[in-house]
Amino acid sequence: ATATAERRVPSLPGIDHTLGLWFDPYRFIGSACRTAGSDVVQARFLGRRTLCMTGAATAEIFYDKSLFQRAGAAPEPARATLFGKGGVQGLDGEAHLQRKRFFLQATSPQRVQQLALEAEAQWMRLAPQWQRAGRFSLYEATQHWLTRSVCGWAGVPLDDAEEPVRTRHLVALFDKAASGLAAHWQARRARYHAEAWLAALVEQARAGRGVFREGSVAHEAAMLVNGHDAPLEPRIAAVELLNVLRPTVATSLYIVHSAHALQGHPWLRDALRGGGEAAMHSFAQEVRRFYPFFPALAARVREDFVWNGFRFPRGTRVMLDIYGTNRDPRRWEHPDEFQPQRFVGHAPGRFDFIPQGGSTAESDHRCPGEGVVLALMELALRLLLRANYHVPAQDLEIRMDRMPAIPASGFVIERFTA
Ligand code: MYR
Repeated sequence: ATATAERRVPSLPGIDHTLGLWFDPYRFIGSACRTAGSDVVQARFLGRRTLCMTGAATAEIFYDKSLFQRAGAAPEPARATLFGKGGVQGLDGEAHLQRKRFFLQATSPQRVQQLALEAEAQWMRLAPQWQRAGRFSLYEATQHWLTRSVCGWAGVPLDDAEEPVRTRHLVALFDKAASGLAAHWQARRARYHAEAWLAALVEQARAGRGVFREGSVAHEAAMLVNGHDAPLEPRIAAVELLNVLRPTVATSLYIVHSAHALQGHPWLRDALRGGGEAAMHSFAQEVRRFYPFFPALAARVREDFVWNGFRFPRGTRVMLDIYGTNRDPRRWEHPDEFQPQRFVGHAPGRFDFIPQGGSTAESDHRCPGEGVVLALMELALRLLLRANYHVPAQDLEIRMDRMPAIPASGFVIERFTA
């Protein structure tokens, strides 16, 4: 029993809030909670009651496995595009921890180091092309760079002729999923093609045709088993391999954000050049805190419970606000200012800084790829600081009504020399 009296979760005014979320996906929950003066508010999305939560205290309960489950939490449109069906994000309990081991192994510090080496080599290979191009979108260029790098590192065969279409499909999974109806169907088709591509390779690998390098991440994905030690359905093995490839390519978003931050704070260039790896790391952390990437996480209430006087009825969907938690003024001073120094000598907590989820990757659903993202961001930053390039006039406003949110131009640069 709790001493706190039960109180009503404030309901947002209106009948349905889908459009509000649609037009301001990153700030919707945070603004609603601030207006209501509550960490938890009740909304309705596509007719379904959803408890929306913001801040470190709610992030902490969100990761309590006795309170929430992931099965049946993510909306179908997200599973049909971004995540895939049958993958690690929707698993609970022992099944989740077992599947998670593959991802923890794939993202070990040694593997991350190998990926960074591969990525640096690929940058050098592509640089002459960017130099010749005269003018290009940094978003697109980094997508091709990262697809080549992650496939080379993971042991997925990718020849030059097929690279553009594979990149297009991987990018569509995160870039087109929530950008309007026509784009959403493109993302669904892209998932179909990407899964078919990798499921066929998984079957060939299992038949011993050596398509995936021995000891590679792709080979480990092909050998994944279910709870009864039987091989995973090839399509689900493909979903899990995509869960390694897709988010790595989505790091292109944070690289555009990094270039955007450099452009807006040119004086940071000297600090970064002189500050070594610690300065690069603080900058990358601040980019992940400040810029919109993934808006919110979803879970379902396992059994009725009361927290802080608020009743959470069994089966209700909850959404945890990522963007607002990373800018919560109760935790962050001047949250809306870009200040990499805030991370110097201050390791963030497990629940107040959650760009890729909270708690720990080992025990919970937190993304295991933060090491990958940081290594690639810091590498790109080092290479961009070393390069010469010019940023022509363009609208560099981060489009907050777009998911994912980046400048509409994709950050065009010109006169690039490595
Ligand atoms: C990942 O690939 O797992 C991480 C990349 C996420 C960044 C993209 C954010 C856009 C979210 C789209 C949601 C789709 C819902 C229909």
